[in-house]
Amino acid sequence: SAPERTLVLVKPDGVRRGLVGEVLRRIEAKGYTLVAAELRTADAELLGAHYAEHEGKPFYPALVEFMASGPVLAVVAEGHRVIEGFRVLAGATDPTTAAPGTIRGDLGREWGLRVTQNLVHGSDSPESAAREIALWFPHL
Ligand code: DAT
Ligand code: MG
Repeated sequence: SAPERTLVLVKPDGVRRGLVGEVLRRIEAKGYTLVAAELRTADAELLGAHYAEHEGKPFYPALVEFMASGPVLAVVAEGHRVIEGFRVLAGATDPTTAAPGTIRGDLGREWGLRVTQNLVHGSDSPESAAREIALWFPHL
């Protein structure tokens, strides 16, 4: 089947902790191709669209505030089954219980704040990937 594309974000905690290179290394080591990458601080409009599915949930306001708190590295990665494959590399949402060997499991933990600072985002389906890539990289 044709290669897929996914949107990866290294979240503000990952950028602040100097883990951009580590995340990119794992994506490249797995054999995926980098198609685009840009360091930027997202505004409320972009983050509202990106996280629209979570609007109204208790953690949503703090999530958007955290995501706007500093630059993120937005990446488009390509490869066979990369959407599912990057989710496996990232590990479970909660970094405390994410499996060792994953990005969140090896590098993340609960910091006692209201929002889980779990280092990375990865699109969760082909529909999400298409929508999110269009939001972050409208020229692609
Ligand atoms: P994922 O990022 O694993 O796809 P998600 O889409 O369910 O997880 O949630 C988006 C982000 O919101 C997640 O990366 C961290 C935050 N989040 C999710 N559930 C949360 C919760 N119960 N408490 C605090 N933050 C949460
Ligand atoms: Mg998600």
